[in-house]
Parts: sequence; C-alpha cells; structure tokens
Amino acid sequence: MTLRILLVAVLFLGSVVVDEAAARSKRVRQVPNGSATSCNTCHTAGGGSPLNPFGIEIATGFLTAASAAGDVVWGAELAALDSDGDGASNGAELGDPDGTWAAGDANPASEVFHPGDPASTPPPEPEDTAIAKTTWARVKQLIGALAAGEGGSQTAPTGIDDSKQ
Ligand code: HEC
Ligand SMILES: [Ca+2]
Ligand SMILES: [Ca+2]
Repeated sequence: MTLRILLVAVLFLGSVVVDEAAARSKRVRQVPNGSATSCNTCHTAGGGSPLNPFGIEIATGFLTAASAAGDVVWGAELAALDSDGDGASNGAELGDPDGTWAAGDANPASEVFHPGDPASTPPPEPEDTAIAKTTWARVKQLIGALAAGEGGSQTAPTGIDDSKQ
C-alpha cells in the first residue's frame, strides 16, 4: 500500500517536471536564432537550470507573465541591451541587431554568438581589420624579400626593420 502511494507520487512529480519544461520550450522559438543553443540560450546547464545573464534579463523584465505562461518580449529594447556585458548587444549576438525579428519569422542568417556568455562575442571589426591589413602587408613583404633573396644572399630582407620605415 505505502509502496503504491509512493509510486503514484513519483509518477505525479515526474509528470509535473516534464510539464514545467514542456510548457516553457516555446521560449526557444521566441528569440531569434534560439535554436543555436536551445534551452542554454537562457539557462546555464539545460532547461530548468539556473538562468544565465540573458535569461535573468528576460526573467526580470521581458516576460509577459512570471510563470510558465510567460512569453518572451523580443524587440528593439531587449535587442539593444548587452546582458552579458561583452560589448555586443543581445541583438548583435543573435543576428537581429535592431530587434525587428518576430516569433514565427525565419531565423536571421548570420553567425550567432551567445547573449548570456561573455566568452562568446563577435570580434570588434574596424580595429581588427586595420591590424590584419598591416600584418598581411608585412607577410607579403617578407615573402617577396625571401623569394628575391633565394640563391644565397644572407643579408636581411629590406622593408622589415621598423626603423627603416
Ligand atoms: C529565451 C529564454 C529562455 C529559453 C530559450 C528557455 N527558457 Fe526556461 N526559463 C526562462 C526564464 C526567464 C525562466 C524563469 C521564469 C519562469 O519560471 O518561467 C525559465 C524557467 C524555466 C523553468 C522553471 C525553473 C524553475 O526553477 O522553476 C523550466 C523547467 C524551464 N525554464 C525549462 C526550459 C526548457 C526545457 C527550455 C528549452 C526547451 C527552456 N526553458 C528554454 C527563459 C528561457
Ligand atoms: Ca552581449
Ligand atoms: Ca556574448
């Protein structure tokens, strides 16, 4: 008898946990590119686990209700915030910088970064490109100098020493 009550209780609790998760799985489809990391877009270790900074942001101001019934309010405001503080807005990380995507739309085609993880962030473009160009110019110079020097000369290739430029 006691065993039966226990069994019923376990089955009941199990189904409650499943319902809790199932009722909230819609949220994966309520942010752009939510499918990229699924539940971990907002949770730290799977659905129902503690929320990451993006999830906390949503819990504290971007749900239509503070329960399983709550839908995510994705839009310009949430897109403009930088929940994980890595310098890239939530929208920039999820491929919808202006927050114009709406649930049901196709996912924006773009490289997706994690809005709740500061270690995942788009590279800061302009500066990097400038550095890369300089480096590339140097590499070409070096290859050119080496190719020209083929055949024996041991003199340092020109144009590589900073002091000569
Ligand atoms: C867009 C953000 C977002 C995504 C994606 C998301 N969640 Fe959540 N989840 C939340 C927020 C915010 C809460 C806290 C509010 C609440 O209780 O619903 C929460 C709470 C929960 C809870 C209740 C936890 C508790 O301690 O009461 C469960 C269970 C849950 N989520 C499951 C899931 C599962 C499973 C998925 C993936 C299929 C998922 N969630 C994806 C934002 C998200
Ligand atoms: Ca960010
Ligand atoms: Ca990030």
